[in-house]
Amino acid sequence: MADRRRFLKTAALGVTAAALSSRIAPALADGKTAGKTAGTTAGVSGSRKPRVISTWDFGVPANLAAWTVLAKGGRALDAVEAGVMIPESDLKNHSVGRAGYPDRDGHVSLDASIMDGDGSCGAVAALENIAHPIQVARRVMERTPHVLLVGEGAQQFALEQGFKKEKLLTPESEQAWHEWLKTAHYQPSANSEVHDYGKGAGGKDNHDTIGMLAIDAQGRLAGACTTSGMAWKLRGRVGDSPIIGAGLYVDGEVGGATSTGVGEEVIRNAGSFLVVELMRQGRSPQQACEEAVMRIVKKRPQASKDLQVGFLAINREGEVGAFAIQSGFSYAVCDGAKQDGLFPSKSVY
Ligand code: SD4
Repeated sequence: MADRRRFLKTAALGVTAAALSSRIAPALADGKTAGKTAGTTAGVSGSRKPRVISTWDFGVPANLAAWTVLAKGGRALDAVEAGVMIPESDLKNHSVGRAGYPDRDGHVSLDASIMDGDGSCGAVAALENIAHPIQVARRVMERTPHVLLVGEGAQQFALEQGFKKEKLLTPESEQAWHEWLKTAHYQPSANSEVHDYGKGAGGKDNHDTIGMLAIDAQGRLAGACTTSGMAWKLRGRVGDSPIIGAGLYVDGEVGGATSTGVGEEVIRNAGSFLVVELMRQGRSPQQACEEAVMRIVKKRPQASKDLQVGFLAINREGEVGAFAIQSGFSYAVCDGAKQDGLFPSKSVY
């Protein structure tokens, strides 16, 4: 019933069944929000702080690193930076940081952003040869008058800041790239974050991102997002993750949101900003994520059948929401009650 009420409300807010594909319309009419997960998981409920949440299964160890900061009464901003550095150095994770799958020309290029609840933010895009782009993003935020540095300029700044130039393409990722070159077919596959984790050569077209949001004991909010983007992308392609308002947005008066999936769809809809603005207007984090996903689906009903976008959000009470187009999106939750929570997100399909 709760799902039905929520979706009737979503429909009333402008998502008309007629505008959606024939597959989505009956789902709305039935009040189902998700293929496999609708109504079958309670997810995480209630407010709590401190709390840290992040995208995908690999969010669990990342949350634990963030928790070491939060549990000591530390700052949300420090927590999210420490947290996302875990997948950035995880060699089994083929699209965050080191060992990320490269672009179609064989270059590993990284996107990352960080944002504090007071509106401070920093980001890097298409950064090569630097293992922890999130740390560079924070330096952009704290040591420059700018928000976003890209490409060679971002690398130059990182080197000036004392970061080491390193080769990020591992033999496994290089072999996977050579496999891909045999067909050179670019077709992002949904939920590869989970399916390709730990795979070496032969990994599929892939997109992995960690988006993390935290609220600390003092109620301060912050977020971080880091990725190597879509595997086999065009050289120079930048996704949603380093774009403030698309892959990440935090407003200390309201809450924060982050996204994962096909970044182009998120950028087109200023996704994370949209989620936060919907919360500002009174939606719960769950309602806000659902409405933002439905905005994408409504605009591109045909394309949405095959692509994945997921949003994760937290408000200033520490309540959590998540929603995705496709089933299979998961999110990790860590707080004083349980540090290794992992939940399947509800979804359209
Ligand atoms: C991108 N949104 O570069 C990222 C990829 C991603 O889970 O999120 N994958 O488009």
